[in-house]
Amino acid sequence: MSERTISRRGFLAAGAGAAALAGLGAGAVGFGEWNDAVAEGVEKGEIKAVHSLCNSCSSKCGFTAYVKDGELVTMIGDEQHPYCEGTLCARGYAYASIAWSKDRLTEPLKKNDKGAFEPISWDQAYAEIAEKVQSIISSDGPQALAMIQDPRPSGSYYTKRFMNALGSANVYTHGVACNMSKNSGMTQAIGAADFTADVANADMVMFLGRSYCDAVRPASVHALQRAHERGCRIVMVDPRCNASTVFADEWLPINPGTDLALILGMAHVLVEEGKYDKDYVANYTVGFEDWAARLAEYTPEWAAEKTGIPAETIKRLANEMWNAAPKACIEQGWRAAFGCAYQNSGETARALCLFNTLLGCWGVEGGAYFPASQSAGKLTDPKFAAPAAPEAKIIGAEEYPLSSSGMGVSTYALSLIPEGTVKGVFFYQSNCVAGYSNPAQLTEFVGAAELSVAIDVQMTETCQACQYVLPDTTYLERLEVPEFVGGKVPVVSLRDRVIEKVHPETRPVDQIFTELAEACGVGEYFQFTVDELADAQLQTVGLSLDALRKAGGTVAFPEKALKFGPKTSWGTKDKKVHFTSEACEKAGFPSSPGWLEPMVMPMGNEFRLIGGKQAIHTHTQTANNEELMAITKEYGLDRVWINEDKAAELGIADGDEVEVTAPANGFTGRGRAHVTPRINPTAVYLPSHYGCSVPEQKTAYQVGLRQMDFVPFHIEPGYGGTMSQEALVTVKKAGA
Ligand SMILES: Nc1nc2c(c(=O)[nH]1)N[C@H]1C(S)=C(S)[C@@H](COP(=O)(O)OP(=O)(O)OC[C@H]3O[C@@H](n4cnc5c(=O)[nH]c(N)nc54)[C@H](O)[C@@H]3O)O[C@H]1N2
Ligand SMILES: Nc1nc2c(c(=O)[nH]1)N[C@H]1C(S)=C(S)[C@@H](COP(=O)(O)OP(=O)(O)OC[C@H]3O[C@@H](n4cnc5c(=O)[nH]c(N)nc54)[C@H](O)[C@@H]3O)O[C@H]1N2
Ligand code: SF4
Ligand SMILES: [Mo]
Repeated sequence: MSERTISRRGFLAAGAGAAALAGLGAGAVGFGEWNDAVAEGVEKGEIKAVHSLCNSCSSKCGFTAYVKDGELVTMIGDEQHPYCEGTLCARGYAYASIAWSKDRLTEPLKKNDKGAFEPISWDQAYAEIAEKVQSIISSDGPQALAMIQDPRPSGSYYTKRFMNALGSANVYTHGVACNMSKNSGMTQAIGAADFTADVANADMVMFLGRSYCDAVRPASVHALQRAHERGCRIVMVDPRCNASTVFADEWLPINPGTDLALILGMAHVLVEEGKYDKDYVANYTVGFEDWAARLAEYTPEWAAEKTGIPAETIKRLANEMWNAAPKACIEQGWRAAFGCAYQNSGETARALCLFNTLLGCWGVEGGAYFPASQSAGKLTDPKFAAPAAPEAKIIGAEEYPLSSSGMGVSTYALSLIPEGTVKGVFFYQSNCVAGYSNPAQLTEFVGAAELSVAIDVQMTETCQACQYVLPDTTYLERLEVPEFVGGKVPVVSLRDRVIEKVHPETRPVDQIFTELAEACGVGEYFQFTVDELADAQLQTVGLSLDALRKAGGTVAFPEKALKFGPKTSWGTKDKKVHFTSEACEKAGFPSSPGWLEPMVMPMGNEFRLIGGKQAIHTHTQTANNEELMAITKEYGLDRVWINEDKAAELGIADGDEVEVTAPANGFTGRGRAHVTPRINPTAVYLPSHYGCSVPEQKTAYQVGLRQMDFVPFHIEPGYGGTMSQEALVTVKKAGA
């Protein structure tokens, strides 16, 4: 328990979330009265305050939970946590109810011959899984095993340790369907997988398919709003008028898949007009001449043809960026436009870094910076010694040589199941089957495995495809290893136990992997508790579990704070920015980035299917939340966006039921239309959280359409991304 008490300001910040949590046992009282009651409870010691981290999305914001008699009374974002700055988003509040969800997994399950799940004991689950693990290792070696996990603090640590102890290098994240292409392209250009636009201090920022107000991290929303209010020029490039456009000066409804052409067109203008940081290019880069020569053909008029953005606008934007430089950049993006969307996604990321290089913005205040970081030091106690690193490379690193720092390609590994190269697969906190590529195809791959295990908190499409399903505790019920977060000032923060286990037969991730390791014969690597591990890691940075708890759950390292100043040394071999890349050339791309058309382009009556987040949902994991789904239903958020002129041509009115079909795989689904002028006429947009096909998720089941059903199974050459928007659809009025 922390000694920190709630401030009045903290109470006010709780806002809507407090109301959302009322259903969790606080009873119906007025808001003000309730806050006062909580404050009084804390003072009297009847309500305890626990600092922890949200698990509703990968941002893992810090919050304080107020708990009375084992019940969660309210939650308030921690002001010292850099991602939330005191405010949680709607998902952060609502997702807390997962602990008490009626649809939770409560005991280990095994699929029977008829395909139905039956409860089994933990001992039976461990024994049977271990037997299969050992038999796969003895027949095919440990590389026939793969693990797919969502990078959360304990999850990352325990899954990797478990797989490495078995001798397998195949530990994957959700990267292929998130930011893999982007990270990989950036790595080729600058030797770093990411950077951060200094929105707080910039004079101009251009966003390519990145929407802080839809795909929320509270601190990013705050930064965007403040930038707008102080007059920073904000340009939102998005086929769809996204929610962040409220803070933008300009919305450019680009033809989806053509951001690369926009960057090349703007770079052409700057290079031709000699408007680039010549000193920087001369001193800290290689290959500029090659790119400059290649850019010659990418005139603004050419780019206008591709993007649908007028040539005059492209010239003006390039000039505005140059005039604002070095306090300007193209923001780094995250997923949609080039995280993993197209066959040109990796090349788009590479070109983006090179455009920013022309601006001379690297490391400069108001430009683009590289977060300062702090991590745990090496643990000296031999019980924490890591298993030897596997000799083999992660599957996919060779076939997709540009995939970021050898991260491998999970979907490729799964595709090797039917031929028997991969035989056993584990999923931890991952709904891979519904979200990493085409679900029917992924179901088939996983179904062919000799061993398939999903560890989750609710029945999912991925669980359904597996033989064994193991029930984790929820994030509110477990302590995890500390989370180190980079930023202008790096911090360490803690996910702590907020409540006792709700279901006795669930087990936390650290326990599951420790016990599985024992059963598989590699228990010697797991001779410690998560409390001991967390404490030992914290000791390496001058803290302890107790100290971090007492300090409010998040502690900053001001001595490691970022110092602005032009970046002069890079993570590439020769420490320079690379306009040209040998690795890209080897993988079949031009040495410096040029135009690469998306793999498929809409013709005739086809549209490109694009997806994106909504502020109140996370991927596939929140659709079953009753409070959030009620908002979806009230506002019809599951509707398919279609341009009003196109809709008129097709005889579709707002709210009509429509049939969406993917000619590539014949998949058809029905949903309702959101007819709007606010989308590029060549695109149809599906929010990416719906279309759940699991009956056990009683709230989410069959609400809306699932984007991935319309996406063929394919992998971006060289880079390994899922190419989630290389998908075409036709739309017609249902029954027409
Ligand atoms: N609410 C919410 N927030 C989240 C998450 C969540 O699930 N829900 N997840 C978190 C995670 S893991 C991630 S990766 C980030 C994702 O963060 P973002 O990448 O910002 O999220 P998206 O919504 O996928 O895409 C943003 C925008 O790109 C647009 N877009 C689509 N195609 C194109 C294109 O070809 N060109 C351009 N210029 N724009 C295009 C979409 O219309 C959408 O508005 O969000 C994080 N935050
Ligand atoms: N359909 C669809 N596909 C997508 C996206 C999308 O928005 N929609 N987004 C893309 C992006 S940007 C990303 S990053 C990836 C994300 O892909 P994933 O990381 O797989 O995210 P989710 O689909 O939300 O699935 C998370 C799973 O973790 C489970 N879970 C939640 N809490 C816990 C816990 O405490 N323990 C355990 N063991 N499990 C838990 C949830 O029930 C859920 O099944 O998906 C990509 N693909
Ligand atoms: S952005 Fe929202 S859902 Fe994500 S961690 Fe923060 S509060 Fe939770
Ligand atoms: Mo993501």
